[in-house]
Amino acid sequence: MDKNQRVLTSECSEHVNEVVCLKGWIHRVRNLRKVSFVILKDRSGMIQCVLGGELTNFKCTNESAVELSGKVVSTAQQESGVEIHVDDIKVLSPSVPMPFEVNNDDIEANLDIVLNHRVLSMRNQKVQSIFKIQSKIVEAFQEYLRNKSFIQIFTPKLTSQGAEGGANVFKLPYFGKEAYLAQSPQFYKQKMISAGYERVFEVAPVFRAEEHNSSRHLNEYTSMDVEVGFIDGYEELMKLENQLLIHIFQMVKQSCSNELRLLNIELPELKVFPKLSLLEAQHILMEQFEKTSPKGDLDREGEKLISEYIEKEFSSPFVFITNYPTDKRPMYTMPNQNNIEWTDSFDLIYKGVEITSGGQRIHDYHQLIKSIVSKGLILDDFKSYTDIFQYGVPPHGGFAIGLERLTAQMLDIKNVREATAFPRDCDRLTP
Ligand code: AMO
Repeated sequence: MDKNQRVLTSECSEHVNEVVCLKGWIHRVRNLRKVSFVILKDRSGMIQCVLGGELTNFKCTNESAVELSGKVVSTAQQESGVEIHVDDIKVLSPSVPMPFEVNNDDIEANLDIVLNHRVLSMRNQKVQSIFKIQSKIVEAFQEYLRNKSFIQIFTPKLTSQGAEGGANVFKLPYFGKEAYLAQSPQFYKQKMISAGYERVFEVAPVFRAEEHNSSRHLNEYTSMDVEVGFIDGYEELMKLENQLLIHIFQMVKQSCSNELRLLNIELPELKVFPKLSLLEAQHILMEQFEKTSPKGDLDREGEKLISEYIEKEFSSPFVFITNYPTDKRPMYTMPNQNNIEWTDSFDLIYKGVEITSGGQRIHDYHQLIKSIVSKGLILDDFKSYTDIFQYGVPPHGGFAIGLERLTAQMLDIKNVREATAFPRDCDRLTP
């Protein structure tokens, strides 16, 4: 092979006795009297490199970017079965000392420092694994839906109205008018259904001007949205999300076994997720834990306890909570046919945290207008959304999964910021 062509550390065992070129970062240097050991890391893993002769006493700071060439030699001492006997090493770009040690198993610095130095903290193998797994989650989400003939859509994040209601919308000046940052692609995914695509998904940032500085709220997060036309009911959507998550778990398990091992995570085989109506969930909370719930909702503690109960009784880390009351859901939510006080909607709780909201939408123009008015909203503000409902919009519905929350729950990460490459919260706009 061409000795100038780069080989990854994970590929070295295929090149025993050959001279290869490796590129990566210095993980650690250990200088003994007659030999130096360099652990080199690249995107695929790490390898031990041995520097003897003139190259001994190699001086280079950890995390410098280097290029080296050397012979791949078999050795029983290394897990990979090989090491590199280096004959040339060049520093491509040196590193000054790190503000904290990144090459221990865990970074011993508080979360603020880790986030202030985000790029450096990602040099840590465990932190790096989080975002490799996150990338696989998105890939699996897209793959599953594409195979079911969904198309990916791209909708504007500068909008003229907030889709989710409430005060948590960012306003900004827009050429003499006022614009909002999208709280979700809700209206646009419905518009794409109405445009005739029937099955759409989007993975994109959304913005929430939440003042909660909590461990599960971000001001910008990635929403994985799904919308389906011609549905028979909201149960169909829960079934789709259940299957989608089974696929995501399978793909992550298959493709990220090293990352999961590093993070000490064993993913379960997912089955059919249990479902409880909100009233049933509230009843269980009262019976089992003497816990009262806020009217028409579960609070954080309630979500946690109901998850623990479901895990114990049904061995499921996921549970759907269905049929929230009409006054707690956005104006686009379909009321239940038998009792309009309740909706055909659901949340999905994963290990005590809500990772999804979804449901069937109102598709009848007059019903939608009534719903908007009954929520005390100004009809005119929603004209470009409501108008399309006069042109044959089929029964439809969908859901959205918060990517960072899903990642955090999957990997037992306590704070959603750690599952966000560059988190935005009330105090953080950099890096
Ligand atoms: P909802 O507002 O419940 O529903 O949001 C859906 C999911 O997005 C995630 N999420 C957040 N993640 C991090 N920080 C936040 N501040 C935050 N807010 C929400 C959660 C949540 O379950 N249009 C509907 C969805 C639909 O019906 O299709 C919506 O946006 O994981």
